[in-house]
Amino acid sequence: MKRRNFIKAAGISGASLSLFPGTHNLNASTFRKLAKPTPICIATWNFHEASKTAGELLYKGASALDAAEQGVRVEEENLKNTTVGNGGAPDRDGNVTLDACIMSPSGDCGSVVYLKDIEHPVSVARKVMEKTPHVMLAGEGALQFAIQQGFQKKNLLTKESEENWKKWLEKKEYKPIINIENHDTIGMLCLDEKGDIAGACTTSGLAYKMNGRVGDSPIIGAGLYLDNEIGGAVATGMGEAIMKSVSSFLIVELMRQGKSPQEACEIAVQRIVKQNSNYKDFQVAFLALAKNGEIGSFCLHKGFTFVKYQDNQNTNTPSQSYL
Ligand code: SD4
Repeated sequence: MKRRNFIKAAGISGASLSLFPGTHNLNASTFRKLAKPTPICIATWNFHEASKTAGELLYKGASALDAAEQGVRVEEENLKNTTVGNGGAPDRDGNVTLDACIMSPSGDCGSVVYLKDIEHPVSVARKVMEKTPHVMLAGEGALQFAIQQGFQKKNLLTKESEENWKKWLEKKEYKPIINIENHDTIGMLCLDEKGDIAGACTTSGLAYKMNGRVGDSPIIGAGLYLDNEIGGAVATGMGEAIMKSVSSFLIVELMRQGKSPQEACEIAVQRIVKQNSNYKDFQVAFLALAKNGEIGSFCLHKGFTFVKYQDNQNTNTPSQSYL
């Protein structure tokens, strides 16, 4: 029902939308929060194809969970993206190890860390959520589970990645690059036509990380968090800083307390600045989606952008930054 008809039908008008006198007083802003937005998909960086894939699915009636999984899979198989899935940069010892997680509107979640040889870790994470009593599987156990579930093993180290790694070995200088614009971790949040929110996050982590290192992306609350009553958040950038302040959880909790998605993302960046004296040396970026479709994004250094698919339009927007 349109807002005006709804107000008429309820016999109420103007600023005070009191449906049940003495019990609930709906003011205009509460009403806005309750109104259902059209489906929307947002994702970190300029992952155009990924957001289009998820967005089109949402507009065909797919669930937020299916759309988020299918959307991030686009980047997992994109060989040009050297931070996600197949073609991801290896660790210092030449291993491509993948981290991913997924979270459903019900609050269920699944995650895999240090997964080798499987192109779509997000889909393994979904199987962990749906087929096991656990939330997270790691390393060899995650691989065994993936194979049991019918995933095929595949060499994910491309020729190009191997050559770059060998070049890196000449100096072995470990220095994260602040922005690898448009070639980075994908975190995605989807809101479907029922008004439900789901999300996914997938990465090969920091290039030339130590063998065994796991970042924020597969950690529920750090790389991704959502609450279907409130909204969701995803993160990209230096995982160590994000994990230390459990940023995605923080953003959702701030929204619960009444902050807008934008304010919540800004506070999360400020928290990281406060916690890390070397904050000028790394990038972190956050993206948040409230239940009413409102979006926020904020990053430490300039250069982070995000994509949004809504009403048949795919747009890329530069985020505001702290520095
Ligand atoms: C990590 N947050 O493993 C990931 C890396 C990332 O763009 O976002 N890269 O720390």
